[in-house]
Parts: sequence; structure tokens; C-alpha cells
Amino acid sequence: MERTTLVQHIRQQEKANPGATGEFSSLMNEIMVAAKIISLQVNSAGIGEDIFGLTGKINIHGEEVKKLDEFSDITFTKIIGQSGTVCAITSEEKEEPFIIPIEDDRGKYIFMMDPLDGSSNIDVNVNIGTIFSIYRKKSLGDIVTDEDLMQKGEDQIAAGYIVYGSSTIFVYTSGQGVHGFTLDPTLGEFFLSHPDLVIPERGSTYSINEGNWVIWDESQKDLVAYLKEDDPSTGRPYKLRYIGSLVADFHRTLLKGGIFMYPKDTKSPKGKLRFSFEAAPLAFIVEQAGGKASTGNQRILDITPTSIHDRLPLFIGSKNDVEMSEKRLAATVNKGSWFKWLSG
Ligand code: P6P
Repeated sequence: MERTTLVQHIRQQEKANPGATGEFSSLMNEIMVAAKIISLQVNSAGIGEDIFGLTGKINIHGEEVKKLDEFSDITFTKIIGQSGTVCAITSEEKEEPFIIPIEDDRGKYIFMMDPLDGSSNIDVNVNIGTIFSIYRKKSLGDIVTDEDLMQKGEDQIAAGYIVYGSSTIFVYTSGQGVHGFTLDPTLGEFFLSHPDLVIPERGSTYSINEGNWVIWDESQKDLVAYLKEDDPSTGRPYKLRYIGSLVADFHRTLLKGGIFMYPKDTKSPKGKLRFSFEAAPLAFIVEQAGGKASTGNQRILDITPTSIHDRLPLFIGSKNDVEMSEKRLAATVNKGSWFKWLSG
């Protein structure tokens, strides 16, 4: 049976890209090496080495940094930073961007990552993952500027995630569709297992932390209540699926369809998830697979961040489900404003 490796697939995609210099392929291969190292570590966590648990440090978002979080951030930073393909790395775990020294071997790409998302699930053996995004340096000269570090979502060159679970799966797009590869741990090689992934136009599940119901606004409550109404003629009620690990919830949504939502709430008035490290890369992937991603009223890929740690609401998944959600949110917001106007 013909088995395409991730390396072969990247090379094939590169051939389709005129003017490709091989630098992109080198970067993708280094990402794959780092992913294999993290996979090994995640799957051996707790056996012999004590890498469960906390480092005692707190990251920029006030979250406890788990040992595997830090290990993943350091691993990707070292391998990608020494690859000669990037000039800067931003990370959910780094307060400031890591700029590759000018005297070092640098490249034209900017690498952005959430090195280990969902890490609060590490100790309970729930799937966790790495999310990454690749942009091209825009500004002229050697200096890395804000223009390079905060680019419009649709300027991404490539995006992907690795989900570390019962198997390790590497999913990526470089603008030529979405493709998934499963790691064969005996050979240490990623093999094509999900070619040309397309998300169903509509699903039957919604994915959200309903524990936040009391801190949602009325339009969000109305939307979730609508999804739970019993109306088989419109495919409702939807089933609730929520793992609490974005990569796992997104991977299921990509394969099965439906919608994942992390709306703003009174605790996270701008939303909890980050534009650069979560929303933008997953939005590129889902759109390449035929789906949609928005803040509830704005396309994610149309957004240019004003800080590398910007947060925003995220509605992502099947095209029909995201569009239906956007319509209901708008209708409820308008009804609310009408009511305020009428009641003076
Ligand atoms: P909550 C994990 O901490 C994370 O960043 C995402 O992986 C996940 O989707 C979300 O937060 C879960 O947040 O508030 O439901 O625990």
C-alpha cells in the first residue's frame, strides 16, 4: 500500500508552489521533529521522569505553567529558532517575542505557537495539543517590527496543529487544502491518514462550556437554548460535546462537523482564546476545509491584532452552523436594542 509521509507531502506541495526555495519545507520538517519529541514526552509523562505537575511559575495570562508546557515551549523554540528559517517566534508562553539574533542563521518566516494547549488536562490523560501559525516577514530590512508580529489572519502562509492522544495526529494547511498525518511510533514517521479533509456543511453537535451560562450575555443564552430545543425538522436538539481542550474539541468538530464556541462573558469580556495562537490558525484550517470561523459577527481571518496576546470570542466549525449562530446572535442583539429603545 502506498504510504505518503509528511515529508513527501510537504515536498509535493512545495513543487506546486512556484518560486519555492525549500525554506518552507525545512521549517515544516523542523516543526515535525519538535512534534515527535513532544509526543514522546507527553506519552511517557509520569513514567520515571517527574514532568507532571506544575513548575511553580505563572505565565503572562496568570495561568499556572505545567512542566510539559514549559518543555514544549523550550523544545519548539530551540528547534525552530535554530532552523535558519525564521526571524522571530511568538508564543502563548512568552510575554515578549523571541527575535532570532541578526548574527544568527535567520529566515523570512515568523513562527507563532501555543506550544501545549489544554495543558490543564495533562494530569488526567485527556488529549492536548500544539497549535502553530506561519507568516512571512513583511517589513524590509533586518529589524522585526510590529507589522511582522501582528499580521492579518488571512496573511498566514500555513497553519496546523498536533493532537497528542491515543495517537499523535499532525494536521496542516499551506493553502492547498487540509491534510492529516498519523504518527507511526514504531517507525517514528508521520503517514498521510486524512487526505483532503473537508468539514461537513452542517453538524449535530455544539461544543461550549455550559458552566459559564450565568456569565453569558442574553444573545448567547438564546443561541444555546435554541440549539437544545426539540425540533427534529431542523435537526435539533444538537448534542453537547465539550472536552475543555481546544485542539481536541476542534479536531472532533473538523472531522464530524458542528460548532465550537468560546464566547465573551463577564469573566472574559474580550473572550478567552488568543487570536495569534488559537483562533487565527484554526480559522485558516477550517476555511480551507470548507468551514467558517468568526467572533460571532466578524470573520477571524479579516482581523489584524493590536497585541500579540489579543483575545477574542470564537465561533468555529461547519459553515451552516456558524452562519446560523451569527444570524441568531444578531437577531437577539437587535431585539435587545429595540426593547431598550421601546422601553426608553
Ligand atoms: P474553560 C485550555 O486552557 C483552553 O485554553 C483551551 O484549550 C480550551 O478550549 C479552553 O481553555 C477551556 O476553557 O474555561 O472551558 O476551562
